[in-house]
Amino acid sequence: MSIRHKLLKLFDGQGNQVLSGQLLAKRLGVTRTSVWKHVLALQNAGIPIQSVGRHGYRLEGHADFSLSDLLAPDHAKQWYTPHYHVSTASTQTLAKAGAALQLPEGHVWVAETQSGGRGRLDRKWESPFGGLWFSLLLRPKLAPAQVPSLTLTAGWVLSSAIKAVIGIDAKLKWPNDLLIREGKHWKKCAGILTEMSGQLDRTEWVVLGVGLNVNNVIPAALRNQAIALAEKTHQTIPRKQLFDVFMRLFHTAYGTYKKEGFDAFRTDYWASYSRPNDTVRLKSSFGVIQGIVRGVDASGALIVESRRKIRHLSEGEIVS
Ligand code: BT5
Repeated sequence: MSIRHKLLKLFDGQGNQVLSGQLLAKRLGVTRTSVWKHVLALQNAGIPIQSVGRHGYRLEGHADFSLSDLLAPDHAKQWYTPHYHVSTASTQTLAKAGAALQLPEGHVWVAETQSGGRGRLDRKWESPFGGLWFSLLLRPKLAPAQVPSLTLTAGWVLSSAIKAVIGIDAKLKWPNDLLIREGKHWKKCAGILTEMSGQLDRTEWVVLGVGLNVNNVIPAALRNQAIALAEKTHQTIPRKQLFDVFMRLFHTAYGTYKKEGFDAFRTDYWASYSRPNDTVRLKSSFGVIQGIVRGVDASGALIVESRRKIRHLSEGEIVS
């Protein structure tokens, strides 16, 4: 474990308590100047460590550094291989580089902060400290056309993991969002980005990027549309536990998916749907339509009733 990881771990579970430079230096076996330099590097990476005059340092907000435990040796037993970063531009970029290096499936890149987090269509994904941002490399033996429904499966697994760990019902919005109800409004707590490479009949790799707002502060500009789980629980949520449960449930679901396809998850997906049978506006390659969402089919396409016709949409997004 690097000095920086050890430094982060020392803040874990300390709440907003001030830790003196002297104490940190002693625990890390380095000088106080060295502590200061590492703190500065962490601050530059977006970790909210505050210098408190001459007294020392403290963390602002919800402190949870459980993710750095991914590097603990007991993780060698897992089906996946974690790579932990304090900060990076985007875990998608790291995972795609891993795919290009021919790494096998199961490698997963996790970061405390991302400076260039991405959503679909190159949209920006805000990734401050406190969220769960990771990208999982998969090499499924599937035709590329089947891959989008893997995103739906992952969304359903993520909502199951949230329910299992903190008891919150995060509902699904086709194709890749998780929403939480706030009064009359639905707010986004997570999004999934799937990127892939392959030929017509063969998938080479899939990178499944998961962004989940957990303990992070939502930037002001997104507050009317986005929410973090801790806003509901009013306490710091252990991100590693969420990650572990997601990875365990995903492993099982992925096995079923490879054998039976999305059909095995179709009923569960629909049971967790945010606005079943609601009228929505949808944007896809053939324009904008209005219709009633009636379900998802075995390929993961959205079934929409529009002007008394049933359509199956395999791509697009719900705009309102
Ligand atoms: C998504 O895109 O929802 C997919 C997000 C995937 C992020 C993960 S994090 C780990 C991995 N590394 C990456 O670089 N990306 C993946 P999309 O459906 O296009 O939604 C993007 C839109 O969501 C933005 O245009 C904003 O309106 C909104 N948004 C941005 N940041 C958000 C956040 N933290 N929480 C909720 N909404 C956000």
